[in-house]
Amino acid sequence: MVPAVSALKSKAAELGFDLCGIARADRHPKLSRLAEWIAQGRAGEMSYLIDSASERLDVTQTLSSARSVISVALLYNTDHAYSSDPSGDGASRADAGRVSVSRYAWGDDYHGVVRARLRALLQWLSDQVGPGLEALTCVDDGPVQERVYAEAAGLGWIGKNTCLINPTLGSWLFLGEIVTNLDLEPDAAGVDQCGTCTRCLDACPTEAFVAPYELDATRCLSYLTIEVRGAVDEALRPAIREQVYGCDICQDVCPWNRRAGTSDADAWQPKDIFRAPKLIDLCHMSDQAWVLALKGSAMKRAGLHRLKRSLAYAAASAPVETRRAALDALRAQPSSHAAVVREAIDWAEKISD
Ligand code: B12
Ligand code: SF4
Repeated sequence: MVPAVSALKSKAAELGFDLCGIARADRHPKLSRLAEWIAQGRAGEMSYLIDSASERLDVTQTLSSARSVISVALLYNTDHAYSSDPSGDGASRADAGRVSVSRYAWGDDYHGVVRARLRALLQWLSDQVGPGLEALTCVDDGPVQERVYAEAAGLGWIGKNTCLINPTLGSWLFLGEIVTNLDLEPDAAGVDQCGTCTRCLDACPTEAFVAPYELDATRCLSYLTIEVRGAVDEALRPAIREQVYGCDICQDVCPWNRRAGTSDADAWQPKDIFRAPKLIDLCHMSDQAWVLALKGSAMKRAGLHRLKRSLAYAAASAPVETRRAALDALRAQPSSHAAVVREAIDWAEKISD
């Protein structure tokens, strides 16, 4: 028997999801923006997006019987009082020799945490419905435009910074979905409440927003520090400053995050190395220590070499003594033999001479 939507939402809450809503598995108008965005070159080298573009435009290409998308969100904000520099110029942090790791990567890898709960929700659904159920789960790993479905399911709205913002919880949310053949009563879509605010657009250190709601990913520090495999365009390297992995600036300045909810889940609490990371300490960490630290962390997506490359770029903005010590420490590790790391260290030394 198909469960009542209220029972489904109660089960999602019981499993620890902070939000749950239902969207139709339709071709929502915002989905069509993706093709244009890709054609404009905004996806850069994220070939997985380009290769799966047609499935992303129509979820029934992935599950032909799809009728509904159950969209869920988990809050990952903690009460750890550490954020990227809201002024966007990074001056205070760089002077203190501190660096910023995006808060989504402070704790456990969210893919595993969200997936385990989605599977538990799917198991419950399957127990209720029986053999007629067809469904699949996604968390950042399937050809599904997650923010578009989350907005359609009433979890919030897609803000000018392109993040899904919930009016009560803010935007520090991970999204996930169950795409299913069940015909569930959809929720009302979220309503845009950005108004005239442009703080996110103004704060971005690389001017990555070509317009409100439109991000050129190839300029975003998150893309540059996590996704780009080789050397980052020299013109953009100085903007990295202390953002060594990901970037939270356009969310830190968002007024909807001022009173953002916090989670006390162990999974999201910062590992010791991310509590107040200093450039010099991260550069001194041995390759073996990094390999261990990356295990079970979302940071493993960037891998050792990209991370060391970003640390070298960040060193270029540090005060002279810190810079020299940081680059020496990086060079002392075997990973500095990788071409991308070596080139970044050489560049940081050269431009600061
Ligand atoms: C590729 C990707 C990136 C790229 C590109 C980001 C982007 N904004 O497009 C990069 C590497 C830069 C990135 C960065 C980050 N990401 Co990311 N990323 C993705 C991924 C895999 C696909 C997103 C995508 O398709 N982008 C292409 C654009 C075109 O599509 P879209 O984001 O769905 O945007 C639509 C709307 O903006 C819509 N639109 C809405 N309103 C309006 C109004 C107008 C006028 C117009 C023109 C368009 C428009 O048009 C778009 C087309 O459908 C998703 C997971 C997924 N499968 O969806 C995670 C995802 C979006 N990322 C996530 C996170 C957490 C981040 C970071 C915060 C990580 C970090 N701290 O470094 C940053 C945030 C940066 C930012 N401001 O977006 C979360 C977002 C959660 C949330 N609350 O929104 C997701 C959903 C992963 C997850 N499962 O939780 N990401
Ligand atoms: S995450 Fe940082 S670099 Fe990317 S758009 Fe937001 S402020 Fe700009």
